[in-house]
Amino acid sequence: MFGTTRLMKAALAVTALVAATAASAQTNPFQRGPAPTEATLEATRGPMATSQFTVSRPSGYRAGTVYYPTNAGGTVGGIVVVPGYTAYQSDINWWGPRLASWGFIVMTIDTNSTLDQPASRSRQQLAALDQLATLSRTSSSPIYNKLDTNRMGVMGWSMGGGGSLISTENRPSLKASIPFAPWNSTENFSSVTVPTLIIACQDDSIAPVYSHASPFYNSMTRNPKQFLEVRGEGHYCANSSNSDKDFLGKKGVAWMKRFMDNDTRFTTFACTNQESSLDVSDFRTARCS
Ligand code: 856
Repeated sequence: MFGTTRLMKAALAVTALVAATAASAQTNPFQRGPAPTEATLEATRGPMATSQFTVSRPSGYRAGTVYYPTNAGGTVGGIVVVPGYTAYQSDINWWGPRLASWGFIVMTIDTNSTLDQPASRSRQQLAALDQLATLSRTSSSPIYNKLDTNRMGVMGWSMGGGGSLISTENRPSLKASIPFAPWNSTENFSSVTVPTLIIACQDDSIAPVYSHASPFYNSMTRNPKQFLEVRGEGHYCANSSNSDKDFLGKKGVAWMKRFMDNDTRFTTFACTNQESSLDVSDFRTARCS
C-alpha cells in the first residue's frame, strides 16, 4: 500500500537532480543577499528590510536591543556591539540597522555599570551572544529559528573594543571582530586567531593610537587582520555621532560578510583600501583574502 511507485521514483529522481544542480550553482550555504557594489555598501541601508525589539529579560548585562533582517532567506550570523566607558547603546547603535540590513542579527547592549572595565564588558558581550542563541531557540521570540548560532561576531567601542579583543581571546570560535577606537590596559593580543578589523581614530586622545589600536594590531600574528585609521578624527570616529559613515559602514559590512558568511563577493571591499588618503591616514592588513 505504501510502496513507491515507478512514477514517484521518477519524480524523486528529478527533484534530486534539480537540487544537485542548484547546489553546484550556489556552493556557499551562508551567502545571503545580492553581490555588493561600492554604492550599495556605502548606502545608509543594505538590501534587506529590518525590524527591532528590546530584550525583555537581559541576562548578564543591563539592556539590549536586537536588530534583525525580516527577509534574509535563511539563517544569519549574530553580532553583539558594546559601548565604552560612561557610554550607552545610542553611542554605537547606528551599526545595528546598518549590519542587519545586509543579513546579520545585531544586539547592541548597555553594560551593568557604565564604569565597567574591558574584561567585564567582554563577559557581558559573551552573555549577550549566548542569550541571542537562546532567543533563536524560543518560539515566542521574533528571531526564532533565524540565527545560525555557529556564526557569531563581536564589535565594540573604546573599552567595549578592548572587551571585544578579550572576547576573541576567550572564544576563538567567533568568526569576526571589529574593535573601534579600542582601549585596553594591556597591549598583547598575540593569541587571537579570529579575523579582526581594528578601526583607529587618528587624533584619539582618550585611546591614543600609538599606545592602543596600533600595538594591539601589531601584536596579532595568527589571524586575518586589518588596521584602518580614520584621518583627522577623535575618539568618536566610528560612532553614531559621526557624519561620515559611508566608508566605515562599507568596511564594517564587508568584513563581517567576508568572515562571518565566508562570502568572497566581499573580499575586495574587505581586504583592500579603496579610500582617499583624505579619509584614511593609515592602512595595514595581513592574511586577508
Ligand atoms: C567614552 C576608555 C584611563 O582610561 C580612560 O580615561 C578612558 C576613558 C574612556 C574610555 C572609553 O571607553 O571611552 C568611551 O567614554 C578609557
